[in-house]
Amino acid sequence: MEEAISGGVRLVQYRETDGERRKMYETALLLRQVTAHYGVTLIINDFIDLALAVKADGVHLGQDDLPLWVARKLLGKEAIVGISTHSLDEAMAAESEGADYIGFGPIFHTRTKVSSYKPVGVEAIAEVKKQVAIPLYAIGGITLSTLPSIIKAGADGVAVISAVASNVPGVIRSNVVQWMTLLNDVAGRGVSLR
Ligand code: TZP
Ligand code: MG
Repeated sequence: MEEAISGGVRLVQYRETDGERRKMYETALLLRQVTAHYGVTLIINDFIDLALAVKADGVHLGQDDLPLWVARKLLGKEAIVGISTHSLDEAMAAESEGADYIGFGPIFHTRTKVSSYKPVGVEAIAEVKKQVAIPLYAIGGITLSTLPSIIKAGADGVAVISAVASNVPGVIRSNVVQWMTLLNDVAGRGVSLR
């Protein structure tokens, strides 16, 4: 995460789907310290209690997680609450329920997450953006070569894992620098949630 931040990332999500909760708490605490130091936004995936416990900036919820209004009630109105969406209907519902942003996808096939959702394709981004005003972050199988089309379709940002991840020192940083450079070229702006 430090490499990603040094490469220019301004928002990170801590996503761990089957970890031990005590270990996750310790990891999240560390991530909070580091993100706070760099002024980077920290979102916790799935777990409202963990977000509360480490004073994260917000939580990201899937369609089968606790309802948005519960997160809002527990975390307060200043917290960032994002929702995973896979269709125009879900995107519209998330907005009307008070989400701060939506994740939308999977845009393409991905091997990172096992799910039954079919890829929605780039065109679906434009369809959603016609009807939904809150920021849309495209996710799922996005690469440097598909990034321009994603931004042109109207996405406010992208969420990527495999396209930047590496366990070789220095590689995440240089990947992120490439992404930020291209993003600046094709978008020239980012939507900040904080
Ligand atoms: N939700 C929808 S697709 C996805 C998640 C968490 C995985 C995205 O990872 P990648 O490696 O960028 O396809
Ligand atoms: Mg989830």
